[in-house]
Amino acid sequence: MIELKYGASRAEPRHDAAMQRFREHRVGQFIHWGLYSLPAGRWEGKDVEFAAEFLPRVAKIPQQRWEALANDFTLADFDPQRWADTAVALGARYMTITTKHHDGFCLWPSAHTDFHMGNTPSGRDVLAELIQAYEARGIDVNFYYSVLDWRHPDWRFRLENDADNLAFARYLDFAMKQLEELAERYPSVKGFWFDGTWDESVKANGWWTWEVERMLKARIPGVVVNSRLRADDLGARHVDSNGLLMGDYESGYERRLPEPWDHSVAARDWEACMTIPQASWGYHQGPWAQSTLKHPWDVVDMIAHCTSLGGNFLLNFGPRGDGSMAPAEVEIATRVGEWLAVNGEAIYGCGFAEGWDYPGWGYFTRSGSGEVFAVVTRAPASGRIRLRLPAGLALADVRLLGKGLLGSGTYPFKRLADSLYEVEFGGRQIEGAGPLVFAVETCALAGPVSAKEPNPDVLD
Ligand code: JFZ
Repeated sequence: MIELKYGASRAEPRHDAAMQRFREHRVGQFIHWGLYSLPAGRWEGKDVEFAAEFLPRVAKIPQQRWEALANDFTLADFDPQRWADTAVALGARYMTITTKHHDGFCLWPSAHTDFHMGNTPSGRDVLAELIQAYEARGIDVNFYYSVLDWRHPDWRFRLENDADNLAFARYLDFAMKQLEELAERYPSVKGFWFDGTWDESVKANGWWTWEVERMLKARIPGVVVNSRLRADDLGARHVDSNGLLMGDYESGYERRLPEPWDHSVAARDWEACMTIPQASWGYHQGPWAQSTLKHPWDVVDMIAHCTSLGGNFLLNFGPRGDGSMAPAEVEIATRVGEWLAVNGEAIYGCGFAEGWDYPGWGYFTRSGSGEVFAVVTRAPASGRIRLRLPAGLALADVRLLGKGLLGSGTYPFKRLADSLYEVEFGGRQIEGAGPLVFAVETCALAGPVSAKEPNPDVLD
């Protein structure tokens, strides 16, 4: 063990009520909204085929012209109730919004900069309005905050001399004050999602990331902080130099998920975030993004995939510059939410099903009370799935969730070998219902367990 002052604060996952609540959410709504939502990936008539929130950098837009977008951020069609309705339609249990992205624009009226929503034509406090609308629907609100800041004069990517050190110390002080301000203005916030911490300057100041986590936890009891904030004394990120997770959950899965058979990730709390188009977080109006939107069942597959390995899934939305939600994203949210309304039993509060190997046709999940679910996201053409039960168990019942649709919820199955069963569902898929979910009930295996063929080449 290396002696660290700013390493992990614990070796085990948190088990307090606030953390348990976050863990059970499983489905969240990410929101990227800022000045970049206005040009939406298009500048001077040309589509810029890159993430919309990177437009000022990719298109090398002069700072003054970027800042002038604030005059057009009129929120003509912004209604926080409609955003919250979309989260409800999706079945999201929490929402995480960009309070400040890399361009430095703040969605709240910060006392520490002029570059904020309070200085746009409407002057509305959108964070307060959103918190009110979401919390009224029982949905937790978390804040995304980019430490990286392209606009602040004291931001540094690297620290090459004393002047850089001094400037960056001022920057860290500024960012700390903004975070204190957020915690003070919006004390019901449930978590912070930090980003833009990968540069050498931040890695050389692990103490500051430790201090931010400590400050937030002192001010907001139960607050949940992601690992992307953190660097330790030696500049190790997410996981400290002793291999322990910093922050409360791992937030490194971004537009990718762990391998579905990699059970090792289930030992930690984690969250994956995902775009609806291939690769833009902010709203991008061009075909480059709009022709790549995910199918709702792709999203359902990812939700089940994350749940099966004990992780949350944060699906990103990019509202448009006028404040309206993109209709295509609302449509996807609605389809996913309809599936969750029928099958959410297999997702919310569920996690890794110990002893149930990755089945290939989908995922196994297990509820807090021990009920096991088979989520069939890749239904085999044979119309059959095999269930390999943990040793010593026998199959007692296979019941389709949403049984009202079929008349009877129980499906026939046959035993192929000890603990190996086959369920035939072919021809019984429900048009438009999406992936089927079966609740799998087991009991102790009766009779002697037959000896296995000794074959060292067969991995079982
Ligand atoms: C960052 C941002 O740059 C991006 O705009 C968006 O906000 C996203 C959620 O976070 O992008 C990243 C951050 C980390 C990785 C990739 C993209 N990563 O660790 O692979």
